[in-house]
Amino acid sequence: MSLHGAYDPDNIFAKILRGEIPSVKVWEDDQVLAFMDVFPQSEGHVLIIPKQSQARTLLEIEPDVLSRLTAALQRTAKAVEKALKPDGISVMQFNGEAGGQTVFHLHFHIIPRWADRPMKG
Ligand code: DGP
Repeated sequence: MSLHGAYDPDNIFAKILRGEIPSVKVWEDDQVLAFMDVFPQSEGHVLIIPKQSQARTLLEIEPDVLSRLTAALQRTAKAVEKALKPDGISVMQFNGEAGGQTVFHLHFHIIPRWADRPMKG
Protein backbone atom coordinates (compact mmCIF):
# COMPACT_ATOMS: atom_id res chain seq x y z
CA MET A 1 0.00 0.00 0.00
CA SER A 2 1.44 3.31 -1.03
CA LEU A 3 1.16 6.63 0.77
CA HIS A 4 -1.90 7.50 -1.28
CA GLY A 5 -5.09 5.60 -2.00
CA ALA A 6 -8.62 5.01 -0.87
CA TYR A 7 -9.46 4.32 2.76
CA ASP A 8 -10.52 0.69 3.25
CA PRO A 9 -13.54 0.69 5.60
CA ASP A 10 -12.82 -2.96 6.40
CA ASN A 11 -9.33 -2.38 7.84
CA ILE A 12 -8.76 -3.91 11.28
CA PHE A 13 -8.99 -0.65 13.22
CA ALA A 14 -12.24 0.33 11.48
CA LYS A 15 -13.62 -3.06 12.58
CA ILE A 16 -12.43 -2.40 16.14
CA LEU A 17 -14.16 1.00 16.08
CA ARG A 18 -17.40 -0.64 14.90
CA GLY A 19 -17.10 -3.29 17.62
CA GLU A 20 -16.74 -6.10 15.09
CA ILE A 21 -13.35 -7.11 16.53
CA PRO A 22 -12.74 -7.06 20.30
CA SER A 23 -10.09 -4.77 21.79
CA VAL A 24 -8.80 -3.89 25.22
CA LYS A 25 -9.72 -0.22 25.54
CA VAL A 26 -7.52 2.07 27.62
CA TRP A 27 -9.25 5.39 27.13
CA GLU A 28 -11.74 6.98 24.73
CA ASP A 29 -13.80 10.05 24.06
CA ASP A 30 -16.02 10.98 21.12
CA GLN A 31 -13.03 11.49 18.77
CA VAL A 32 -10.19 9.25 19.99
CA LEU A 33 -9.71 5.62 21.06
CA ALA A 34 -6.64 4.23 22.86
CA PHE A 35 -6.36 0.42 23.08
CA MET A 36 -3.78 -2.27 23.70
CA ASP A 37 -1.69 -3.50 20.76
CA VAL A 38 -2.36 -7.20 20.19
CA PHE A 39 1.30 -7.75 19.16
CA PRO A 40 3.02 -5.64 21.85
CA GLN A 41 6.67 -4.64 21.47
CA SER A 42 6.79 -4.23 25.24
CA GLU A 43 4.45 -4.47 28.23
CA GLY A 44 1.89 -1.68 27.99
CA HIS A 45 2.14 -1.05 24.22
CA VAL A 46 -0.86 1.17 23.39
CA LEU A 47 -2.27 2.34 20.05
CA ILE A 48 -4.16 5.59 19.65
CA ILE A 49 -6.47 6.30 16.72
CA PRO A 50 -9.01 8.88 15.53
CA LYS A 51 -12.60 7.62 15.56
CA GLN A 52 -14.26 9.78 12.93
CA SER A 53 -11.52 10.48 10.38
CA GLN A 54 -10.87 8.24 7.41
CA ALA A 55 -7.23 9.33 7.17
CA ARG A 56 -4.91 6.47 6.30
CA THR A 57 -1.75 8.37 7.19
CA LEU A 58 -0.37 11.43 8.93
CA LEU A 59 -0.32 13.17 5.56
CA GLU A 60 -4.11 12.98 5.28
CA ILE A 61 -5.32 13.77 8.80
CA GLU A 62 -7.25 16.98 9.35
CA PRO A 63 -5.18 19.36 11.56
CA ASP A 64 -7.92 19.82 14.17
CA VAL A 65 -8.32 16.04 14.51
CA LEU A 66 -4.54 15.66 14.77
CA SER A 67 -4.58 18.21 17.54
CA ARG A 68 -7.14 16.21 19.53
CA LEU A 69 -5.23 13.02 18.81
CA THR A 70 -1.88 14.36 20.03
CA ALA A 71 -3.47 15.81 23.18
CA ALA A 72 -4.89 12.34 23.90
CA LEU A 73 -1.51 10.82 23.00
CA GLN A 74 0.20 12.94 25.67
CA ARG A 75 -2.52 12.14 28.23
CA THR A 76 -2.22 8.41 27.52
CA ALA A 77 1.60 8.50 27.68
CA LYS A 78 1.36 10.17 31.10
CA ALA A 79 -1.09 7.47 32.26
CA VAL A 80 1.26 4.74 30.98
CA GLU A 81 4.16 6.40 32.83
CA LYS A 82 2.15 6.57 36.04
CA ALA A 83 0.89 2.98 35.80
CA LEU A 84 4.03 1.16 34.63
CA LYS A 85 6.95 3.40 35.62
CA PRO A 86 9.02 2.75 32.48
CA ASP A 87 12.48 4.26 32.04
CA GLY A 88 11.44 5.71 28.68
CA ILE A 89 8.53 5.85 26.23
CA SER A 90 8.84 5.55 22.44
CA VAL A 91 6.11 7.23 20.38
CA MET A 92 6.11 5.78 16.87
CA GLN A 93 4.05 6.39 13.76
CA PHE A 94 4.46 4.81 10.29
CA ASN A 95 3.18 5.93 6.88
CA GLY A 96 2.88 3.71 3.81
CA GLU A 97 4.00 0.11 3.44
CA ALA A 98 7.56 1.23 2.70
CA GLY A 99 7.38 3.31 5.88
CA GLY A 100 6.53 0.26 7.98
CA GLN A 101 2.75 0.72 8.15
CA THR A 102 0.62 -2.44 8.18
CA VAL A 103 -2.81 -1.13 9.21
CA PHE A 104 -4.06 1.73 7.04
CA HIS A 105 -6.01 3.76 9.58
CA LEU A 106 -3.80 6.49 11.07
CA HIS A 107 -2.38 5.49 14.45
CA PHE A 108 0.36 6.30 16.93
CA HIS A 109 2.20 3.71 19.01
CA ILE A 110 2.99 4.41 22.68
CA ILE A 111 5.68 1.91 23.70
CA PRO A 112 7.05 1.89 27.25
CA ARG A 113 10.78 1.03 27.51
CA TRP A 114 12.89 -0.29 30.35
CA ALA A 115 16.66 0.00 30.42
CA ASP A 116 17.10 -3.61 31.54
CA ARG A 117 14.55 -5.20 29.18
CA PRO A 118 15.36 -5.87 25.51
CA MET A 119 12.98 -4.54 22.86
CA LYS A 120 10.69 -7.19 21.33
CA GLY A 121 10.60 -5.50 17.97
P1 DGP B 1 1.79 -0.39 12.05
O1 DGP B 1 2.96 -1.20 11.60
O2 DGP B 1 2.20 0.94 12.56
O3 DGP B 1 0.70 -0.30 10.98
O4 DGP B 1 1.20 -1.16 13.30
C1 DGP B 1 -0.04 -1.81 13.35
C2 DGP B 1 -0.17 -2.39 14.75
O5 DGP B 1 -1.47 -2.92 14.88
C3 DGP B 1 0.79 -3.53 15.06
O6 DGP B 1 1.65 -3.15 16.14
C4 DGP B 1 -0.08 -4.68 15.49
C5 DGP B 1 -1.43 -4.03 15.74
N1 DGP B 1 -2.57 -4.86 15.41
C6 DGP B 1 -2.77 -5.57 14.28
N2 DGP B 1 -3.94 -6.22 14.31
C7 DGP B 1 -4.51 -5.89 15.51
C8 DGP B 1 -5.74 -6.26 16.14
O7 DGP B 1 -6.58 -6.99 15.61
N3 DGP B 1 -5.97 -5.75 17.38
C9 DGP B 1 -5.07 -4.92 18.01
N4 DGP B 1 -5.38 -4.48 19.22
N5 DGP B 1 -3.91 -4.55 17.44
C10 DGP B 1 -3.63 -5.04 16.20
